[in-house]
Amino acid sequence: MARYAEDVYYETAIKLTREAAQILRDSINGFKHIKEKLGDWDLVTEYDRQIEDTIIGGLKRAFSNHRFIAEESTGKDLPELTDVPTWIIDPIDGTTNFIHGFPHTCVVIGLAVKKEMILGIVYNPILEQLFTARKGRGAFLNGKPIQVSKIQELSKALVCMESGFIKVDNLREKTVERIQTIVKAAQGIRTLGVAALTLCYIALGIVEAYYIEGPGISTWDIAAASLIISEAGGVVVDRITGEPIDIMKPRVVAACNEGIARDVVRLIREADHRVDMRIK
Ligand code: LIP
Repeated sequence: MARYAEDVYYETAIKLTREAAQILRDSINGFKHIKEKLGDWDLVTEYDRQIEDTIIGGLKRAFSNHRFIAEESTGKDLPELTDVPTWIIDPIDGTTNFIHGFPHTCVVIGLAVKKEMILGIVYNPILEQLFTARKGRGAFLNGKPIQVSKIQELSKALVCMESGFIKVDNLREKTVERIQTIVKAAQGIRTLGVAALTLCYIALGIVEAYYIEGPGISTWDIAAASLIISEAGGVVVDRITGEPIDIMKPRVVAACNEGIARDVVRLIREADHRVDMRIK
């Protein structure tokens, strides 16, 4: 692909991110119509749709032959990722945070070309944090290069997880056991309710690891930020295989280095095993 095309993709995506972010900024403290999707832990507002339409409308006008995978317009079943340039969009990640005015919420745009992420943008317009990465060119916060944390041991690590899955009947036991296990092993845990930003916090070096998987978690939560992490020197692996992530299978352990990622993968496997033994 010519470099020219990549520049146009990036500039167009940044412009649309800023337009989308303005809608988020203007609406975060106002009234919202709230609907449940999979449950009361998976919410959507009219602004999710409005932002998604703004982004996809703009991208379609600029790149009529590209494809799209986006939270509000792609159904439950993900399409197959092809070689065709495919934009992967979460109009508002951290929707529950957005609803409450909790300032950890963001607009997410990623682009895969030939099944590989080449561009990732995660923008929190409330805290004015614009995370960007392009394949092979490093990761940036507001234009300044960022790097993952140098911490080597899990016992010194701040780890993020999602507690919301405790609300899902068939995930409750495993989620509680996983959280308990990581709380014991790490220096601290945080549960922020916003996958893409949490992944960017690893890229920024302020969180050492993050584990996310579950109903409602999809490619748009992880694709753009996984490029931002790898460009910042971190790793993003599949929770089951421990191999580099397939963005179409979003069961993710991300970390500042392979050792910590391996430890988290192992501890989650052990936690699941304990629950399976109890159930038998
Ligand atoms: C959210 C994720 C978050 C998870 C929420 C929700 P959304 O995505 O980013 O990590 O805890 O349940 O799925 O729906 O706000 O884009």
